[in-house]
Amino acid sequence: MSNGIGSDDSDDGDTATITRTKPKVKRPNLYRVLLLNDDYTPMEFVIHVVERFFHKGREDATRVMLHVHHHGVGECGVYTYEVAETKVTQVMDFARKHQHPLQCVMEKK
Ligand code: TYC
Repeated sequence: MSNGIGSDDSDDGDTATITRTKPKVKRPNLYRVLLLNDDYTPMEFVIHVVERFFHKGREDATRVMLHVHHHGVGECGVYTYEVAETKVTQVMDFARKHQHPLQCVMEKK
């Protein structure tokens, strides 16, 4: 009975359904969420953003902020597409609301 061919519901004998044998295991595409450096956003604000939206502790958040400050760009986290997109929107909305030019982007891993 597991030859992958099953009859359909109406069972009139002229159609069949091919069923899957192997379990389908697919890795999701992952995206880095990055902060970009600028000359105006206060360091304290960036630390707060990393704590609030990326659930880092104070020390990790400070490390991320300083990395961005010194290297121009830095990773806050890695997420599936929809989660990454939501993070970017949340950070950009929050920065805009506080009138800071902070930029947040995502890139495929
Ligand atoms: N360069 C900013 C300053 O000197 C601090 C900063 C860090 C801004 C990280 C943005 O993503 C950023 N105030």
